[in-house]
Amino acid sequence: MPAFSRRLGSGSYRRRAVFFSRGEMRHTARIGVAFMQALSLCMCVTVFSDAGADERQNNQAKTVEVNCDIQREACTAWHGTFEAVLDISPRPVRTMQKLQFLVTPNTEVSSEDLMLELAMPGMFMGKNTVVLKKALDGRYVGTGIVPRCASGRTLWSATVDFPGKGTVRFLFHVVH
Ligand SMILES: [Cu+2]
Repeated sequence: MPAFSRRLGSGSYRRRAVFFSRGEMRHTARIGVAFMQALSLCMCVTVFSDAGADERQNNQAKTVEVNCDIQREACTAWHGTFEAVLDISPRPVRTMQKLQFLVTPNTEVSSEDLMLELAMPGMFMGKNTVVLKKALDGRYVGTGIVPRCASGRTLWSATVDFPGKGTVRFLFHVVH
């Protein structure tokens, strides 16, 4: 343990542990994503071993409608007069690969960061947040991963909250 003790004892190591650099945060986020994916798969299997829960989720899934043909083109969702366009690349939009999420609001949004929440309707797949950063042209860009669902389902939602404007939700199918 001498090496470990020495690192802990060093002031710079302690400082770095408190103030994460961007690179470290990204690395931590990546580990988080990988962990959540593993967790999601486990939960998927657990959930589907319960026939009652499966039925309830099927019913819930039927009440949501796909509003986004993301495999073909960017799509628009709105809240009142506020509109946002979502595009995901590369296509086909697959699970378990790094994806770029591009969100374009139809009016100026002041926030520097937006949170895009990825979820499966009717099934908890773990919290999966893509941080979108404002680009110079006013669009928001971020990268994330859609985990593979052990049930074989492909319907996902991407929900983006625009502070002061509203929340928009895109529902689309991914490819396994
Ligand atoms: Cu699932």
